[in-house]
Amino acid sequence: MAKKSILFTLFLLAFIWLISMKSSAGDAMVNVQARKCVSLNGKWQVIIDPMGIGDYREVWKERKPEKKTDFFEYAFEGGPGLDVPGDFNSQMTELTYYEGIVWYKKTFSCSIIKGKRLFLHFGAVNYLADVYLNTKQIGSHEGGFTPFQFEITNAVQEGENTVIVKVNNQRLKDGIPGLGFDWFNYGGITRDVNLVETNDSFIEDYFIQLKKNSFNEVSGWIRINGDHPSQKITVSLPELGIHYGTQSDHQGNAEVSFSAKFELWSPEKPKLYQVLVACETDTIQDEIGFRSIEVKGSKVLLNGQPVFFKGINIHEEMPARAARAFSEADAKVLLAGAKELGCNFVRLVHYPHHESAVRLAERMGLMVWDEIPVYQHIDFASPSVPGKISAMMREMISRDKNRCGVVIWSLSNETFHFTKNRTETLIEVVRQCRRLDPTRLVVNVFSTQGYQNNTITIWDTLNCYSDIICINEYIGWYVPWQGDPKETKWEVVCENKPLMITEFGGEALCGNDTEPKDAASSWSEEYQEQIYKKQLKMFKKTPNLVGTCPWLLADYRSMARLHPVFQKGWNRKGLLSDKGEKKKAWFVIYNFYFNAIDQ
Ligand code: GCB
Repeated sequence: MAKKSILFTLFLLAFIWLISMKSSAGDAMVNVQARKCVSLNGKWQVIIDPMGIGDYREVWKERKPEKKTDFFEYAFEGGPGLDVPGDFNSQMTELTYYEGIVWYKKTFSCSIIKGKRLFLHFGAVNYLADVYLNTKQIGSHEGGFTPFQFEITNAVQEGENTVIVKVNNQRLKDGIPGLGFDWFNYGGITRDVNLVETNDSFIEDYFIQLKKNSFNEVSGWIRINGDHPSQKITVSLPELGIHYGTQSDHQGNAEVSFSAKFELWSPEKPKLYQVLVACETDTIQDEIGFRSIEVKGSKVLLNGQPVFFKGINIHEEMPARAARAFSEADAKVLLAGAKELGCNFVRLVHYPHHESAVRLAERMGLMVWDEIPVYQHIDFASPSVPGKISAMMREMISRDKNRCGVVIWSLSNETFHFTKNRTETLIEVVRQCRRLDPTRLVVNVFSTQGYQNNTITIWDTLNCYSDIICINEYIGWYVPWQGDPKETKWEVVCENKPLMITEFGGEALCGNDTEPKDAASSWSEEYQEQIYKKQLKMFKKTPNLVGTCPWLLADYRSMARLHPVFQKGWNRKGLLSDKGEKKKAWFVIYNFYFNAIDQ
């Protein structure tokens, strides 16, 4: 009897393990662009499936009539094609507001090489992805903004192969983000897809950054994946004459620790070094910078010096195309907008942006804020939610941890203190985040919690778990001014911390001349400009202020914005219009960033 129940338990455990192996994607390897890749970008054939019937019809089997009496009520052939990477909403008018299932299909040819491994790597799919290779499901992934991969070494066949992805961007009550959010829910295979070839044992991941509070000591690790985990490893920085040697253990892990006299990365001089990580069976190259970021009292120090974050919020959208941004060229347009404004910092909201945007920002001398989509209406009480948040945070950190430009991990935006399980969940996520990366600053963002008698009160104790108090306040827009902005008082929980205004602003339709211009309901540039001027007056007296981030660079699409004349489905808080025209408020911030701050 006892033997039977042990056998049953073993069977159950094996079953659960198999299910979990099949149902979730493996952590993606780091620095995918430096590896041997075959791009699967381009046209993919699609089936649009608003009823979700494709599962019942087993679309992934792609059955074809054999007998005269056979027919199948689906086919990819003869249907539309969509570009990958790219959202589906902007590619077909029928899909403009679509939230639901689209099946994507691509064929590729493969020659199997002994001793090589093959991975199918997705930069991001919004939101759920079920992936099939040659009629068999190889796994799934949840989360619209982080990479994932599946090893397909034993699943590919010589010659033609077919990959089918069921993409579903339906908003979910227990999704991250949840049902309600103020940006456009672009669905699809929104980032690059690659076949990545590696050797049998390869360098899967590494963390090479300066140790906390140090300007010269690198502390990190390297992980080898494969049958030969224990190998000699070198980390070289040719420019500095560094050739550091170490050895990985039987799990493939090696610690890295060496010192060098670095020219530190900064917005003024965004110095990056060529770094080569090599083991006996693999070599990978990266561009890595070194800098120190820390909080000391009420200041943030970059390389030991107090820094003011001249920031701007940016959504990953190309307003002129009304589409998700998905390439380095797109990122260049958005980040050039930040540089022109005089920024040294970009808050990339409200989800991890494309890896190329983060890398480009670093090269352009922009400090980066990386955020996960834990936004307003998250159902923290749902049993699956804490795990999903942790997974997204892990995937973001895993991808961007070697980018010295990234100085802040943001773990939530405007969550509500009254949501069941919110506080304990986010405290735990902060803990996990600090464990994964002890070198960067960690924050949660809150909206103003009280504004009475010209006094702003910030009382949510979750603030005390952040390195910087981060406040979104829309005084002058959602709440009228209650007195002279210069005399605004602040009552802040854990009052000695640095404080950043992570959002402020108001809406204006560019060029509109509705009267009276001094009324909010005119949606005039003048009204928006006034908000900004008063905000700057308030900032002069804001205690511990270490940075400002206007909301936001450019007008962006949001189905939550219903005004038929001034909004038409657009959030008009941009300093730039959807066509890239500068509104009056743009010049207020431009002057502030180029002149006023340093005076
Ligand atoms: C906020 C949110 C941001 C919104 C913005 C607004 O507080 O963080 O995502 O879109 O307000 O426009 O109201």
